[in-house]
Amino acid sequence: MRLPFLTAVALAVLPSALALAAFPGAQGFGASTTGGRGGSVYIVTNLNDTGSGSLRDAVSQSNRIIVFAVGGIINITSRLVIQKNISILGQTAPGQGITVYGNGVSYSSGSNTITRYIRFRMGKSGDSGKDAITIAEGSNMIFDHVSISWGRDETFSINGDVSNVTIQDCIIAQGLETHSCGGLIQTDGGVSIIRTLYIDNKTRNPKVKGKNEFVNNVVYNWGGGGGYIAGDSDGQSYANIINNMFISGPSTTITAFTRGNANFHTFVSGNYYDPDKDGTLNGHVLAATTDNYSDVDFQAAAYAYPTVSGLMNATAALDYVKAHAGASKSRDHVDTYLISTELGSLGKVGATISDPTVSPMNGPGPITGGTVHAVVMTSRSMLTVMMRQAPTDTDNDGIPDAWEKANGLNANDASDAVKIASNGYANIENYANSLV
Ligand SMILES: *[C@@H]1O[C@H](CO)[C@@H](O)[C@H](O)[C@H]1NC(C)=O
Ligand SMILES: *[C@@H]1O[C@H](CO)[C@@H](O)[C@H](O)[C@H]1NC(C)=O
Ligand SMILES: *[C@@H]1O[C@H](CO)[C@@H](O)[C@H](O)[C@H]1NC(C)=O
Ligand SMILES: *[C@@H]1O[C@H](CO)[C@@H](O)[C@H](O)[C@H]1NC(C)=O
Ligand SMILES: *[C@@H]1O[C@H](CO)[C@@H](O)[C@H](O)[C@H]1NC(C)=O
Ligand SMILES: CC(=O)N[C@H]1CO[C@H](CO)[C@@H](O)[C@@H]1O
Ligand SMILES: CC(=O)N[C@H]1CO[C@H](CO)[C@@H](O)[C@@H]1O
Repeated sequence: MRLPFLTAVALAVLPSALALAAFPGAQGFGASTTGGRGGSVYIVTNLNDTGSGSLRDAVSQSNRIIVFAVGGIINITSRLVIQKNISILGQTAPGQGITVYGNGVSYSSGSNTITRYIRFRMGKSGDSGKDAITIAEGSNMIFDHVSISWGRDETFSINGDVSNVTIQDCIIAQGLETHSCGGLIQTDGGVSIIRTLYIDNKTRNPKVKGKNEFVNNVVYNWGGGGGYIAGDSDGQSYANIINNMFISGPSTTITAFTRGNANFHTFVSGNYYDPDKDGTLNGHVLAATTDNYSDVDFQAAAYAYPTVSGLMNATAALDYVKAHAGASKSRDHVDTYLISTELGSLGKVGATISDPTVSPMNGPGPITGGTVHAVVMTSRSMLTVMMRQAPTDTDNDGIPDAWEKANGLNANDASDAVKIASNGYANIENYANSLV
């Protein structure tokens, strides 16, 4: 029997539609990444660069779900190298969470990774000519609510045999001078960039070649190199560029879209551009097919990419990004400055920087950590003890006792953390997902 047309279409999309999302809300090409599910739990218990209980030790072996019993700044002297089948669940850290500072991170050995709610701030002591995050090889990676800044080469760069990556709800900021780059996104394997803020990078915000979905992002204060740069090489590109917000800032001297040639095939729609740096949102939706992008091959319809449920218009995307982008469970002063002072000025404040340790950024800290008992005197002279340390976890399986009891688990049985619950996630993932 021949299937009616609609049924055939439905069957064709069935496998990916049914695949479990990496976590509720995961979207784009990297949405069905499984990370460390099926592996063991590793609890990061200190802020040391190396050694047992450190983040470096945690990511050094595959098949791990990594949670945090501490918050604060992890100062790294050499690059972190992430292995395969890893989930880094930064939202489990107490206090203001985790900032990794001092060098960059490589995911080039790290297929199948989930990375959430953590800050990677490389800084000028990092390896010269290296990125804050690099992916040169691998597939199925998702970055969610990650704040990335201060790359010495690019800030977040994907270049090589890489497929099925999502960067969603992230902040990619302040690529350091003299290069000052957001990043290259160059792969035929599919990269989705969704609801992410590119801010204060002179150029490559991003520069794209290959298969790219760029939806509901905000690009602020790019420099003379360019905002969204369309690849202009011999390679073929296929991009959806939908409902993004572009706002010029003090460093901006060039329009939002530049370069591109006939090999850059793109569907462009609903992108808003406010070029006048006057502190009010008074721009216009770009007529893509007119100036500044005239050499690309415009498509009449969007490519059938995973796309985004809950697509917003560009104005709503700006509000959303301001409220949620980056490691926003508890924003640090860097992200707060970028979002409130700079982006919030709608064109008046912003700069590319060469030294993040001086004003206005003043380095990565302080980050409220996980071992502090802050004693606060209220106006009525009552003592309020704010417990910022990690909650009690008797069986040391990464899930606090209170959550285990409330969810029918055994607070004295460490084996239940990695068991798969009826909704398909490991119990410890359900705990982590419940935090955000
Ligand atoms: C972490 O570093 C501190 C300070 O160097 C050291 O005392 C401690 O032993 C280290 N912890 C581990 C588990 O290596
Ligand atoms: C890391 O370095 C910063 C200064 O840049 C410092 O404030 C912080 O205490 C250091 N963290 C650790 C765990 O040593
Ligand atoms: C990663 O997980 C996949 C799927 O479970 C498995 O086939 C593969 O061997 C794992 N990789 C490593 C390095 O353990
Ligand atoms: C990327 O995702 C697509 C669609 O789910 C899948 O067909 C393809 O095999 C994936 N590629 C890799 C390398 O996992
Ligand atoms: C954008 O979306 C918001 C929220 O749905 C709506 O209030 C607003 O009117 C929309 N703006 C435009 C220009 O369509
Ligand atoms: C290397 C470079 O050209 N950096 C520029 C980045 O943008 C700022 C602001 O426009 C300039 O001052 C830098 O010279
Ligand atoms: C729509 C748009 O961005 N147009 C710009 C194209 O480039 C010229 C020259 O830089 C600008 O003047 C236009 O505003």
